Amino acid sequence: MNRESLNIVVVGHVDHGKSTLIGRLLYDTDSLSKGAIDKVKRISAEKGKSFEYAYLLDAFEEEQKQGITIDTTRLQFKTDKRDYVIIDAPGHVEFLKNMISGAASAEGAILMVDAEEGIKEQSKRHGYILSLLGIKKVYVAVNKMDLVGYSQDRYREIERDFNEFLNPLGVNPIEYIPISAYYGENITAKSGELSWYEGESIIEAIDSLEKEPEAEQKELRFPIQDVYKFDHRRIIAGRIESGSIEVGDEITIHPSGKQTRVKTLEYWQEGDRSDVAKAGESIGITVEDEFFYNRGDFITHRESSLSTGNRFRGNVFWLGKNDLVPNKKYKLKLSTAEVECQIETIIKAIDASTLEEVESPSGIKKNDVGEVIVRTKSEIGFDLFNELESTGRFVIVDDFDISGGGIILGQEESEAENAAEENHIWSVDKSDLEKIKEVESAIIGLGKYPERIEHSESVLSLIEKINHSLKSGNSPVVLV
Ligand SMILES: Nc1nc2c(ncn2[C@@H]2O[C@H](COP(=O)(O)OP(=O)(O)OP(=O)(O)O)[C@@H](O)[C@H]2O)c(=O)[nH]1
Ligand SMILES: [Mg+2]
Repeated sequence: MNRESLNIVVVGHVDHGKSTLIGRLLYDTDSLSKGAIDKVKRISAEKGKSFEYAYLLDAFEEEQKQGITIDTTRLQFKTDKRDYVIIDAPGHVEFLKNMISGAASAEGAILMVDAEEGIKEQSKRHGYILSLLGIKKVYVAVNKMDLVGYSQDRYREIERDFNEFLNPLGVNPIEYIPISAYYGENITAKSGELSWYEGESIIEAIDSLEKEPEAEQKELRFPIQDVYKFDHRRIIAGRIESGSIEVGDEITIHPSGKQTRVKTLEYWQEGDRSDVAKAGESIGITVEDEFFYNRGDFITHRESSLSTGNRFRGNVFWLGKNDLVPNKKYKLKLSTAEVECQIETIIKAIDASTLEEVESPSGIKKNDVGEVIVRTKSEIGFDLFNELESTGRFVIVDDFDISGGGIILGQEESEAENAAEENHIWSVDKSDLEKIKEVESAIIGLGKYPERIEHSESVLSLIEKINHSLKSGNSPVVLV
């Protein structure tokens, strides 16, 4: 039988002991080679330090020199119960992006707080990010208990203060675990120094986490990655995000709402032949009716809770150099869809380290969060994050840089005028032939002298006319 595997990320403020905890876990579960241990012994000695567990992870010279983690590292270890991939995230604010990319694939998290230093800026920001990523299985490790004389009062104080911050965000830690990562107290075994603590050690705690129900139990979400022409067949390719799909299934393509049926599941080798495919699999399908499919369209079963529209309310976390501001063009990526978007309204902007609301914000600053209304240029399919996570989150690209990410909280009414705008085309070439073939006529130049072109004209002459119109500044062109 396949062993179960769980991804856990370790986050928290800089120097609070994340890499040390993971080094300890690996060391105490005999997951390290003798060579790796000897090397760390040597480097630690050269630097006049006793054994530095963090060096087991901070692989790069720069990281060791500065005693700081820059990139995320993924390591594996196992317990009797299952396998783990444990992700070491950097704590420095400058590397927040790396922290987020590390945390995005995690199913559970350990949020580290230094008992002596207490809750710091990144402890809070990381807590916020966990809530935005929807990571609900969170343990707080109260580390460096050796530096506060293993004081139960100090532990309680941190638990109380941090809950005050985290609980309103929907982060309710399962347990606060007092530890000393350096001295191995309460990591793989109960600690003598912490006899007042009756809860689980780190290993017992993560072993007691239940895995989420598999994505394949949920509704079908099959975002289209590409459409290939292959000896007269058109193959729709992509990766199934959730649910499963079977030959004969009645499906709907969003946002167009067109319906058809699955004809075949394609396969490369006879041995891969199957009539059903599940979440996580990359597949190609053919369908019974030929429509025009776009990369970024969603395939669902005929009845589905997927929303389609051009406006939604979401929470964003902003990492861009420039503030996130209304009425500027950004690119929104959601699954395989990429579409131009604007922030229509900033409902509120929040300083992620204090939770203070910024009064009448003109934008959202780097490393802060906010609630916004996003408007996309054309309609897209999406889910509400609390219903389906993988299709309820999005990324915002500013000038080719991934600058923010967020989750969808609710759908807003689509703007009627955009229904027409959806069919605007801003330039055309031969690759648009398919799309143009589908339309019945086009109105060119909505300016002073609109001209209607009937589809009976040849497609090429249509393209010519459209392009001529665009060049002469008579855009937009609406296909009807
Ligand atoms: N006394 C004491 N020191 C600790 C403990 N855990 C970690 N340290 C020390 O704290 C320092 C920072 O530890 P790291 O594990 O590098 O911290 P980090 O959270 O990974 O830091 P970044 O990755 O840079 O954010 C190191 O010198 C560790 O030896 C502990 O339980 N007790
Ligand atoms: Mg580190």
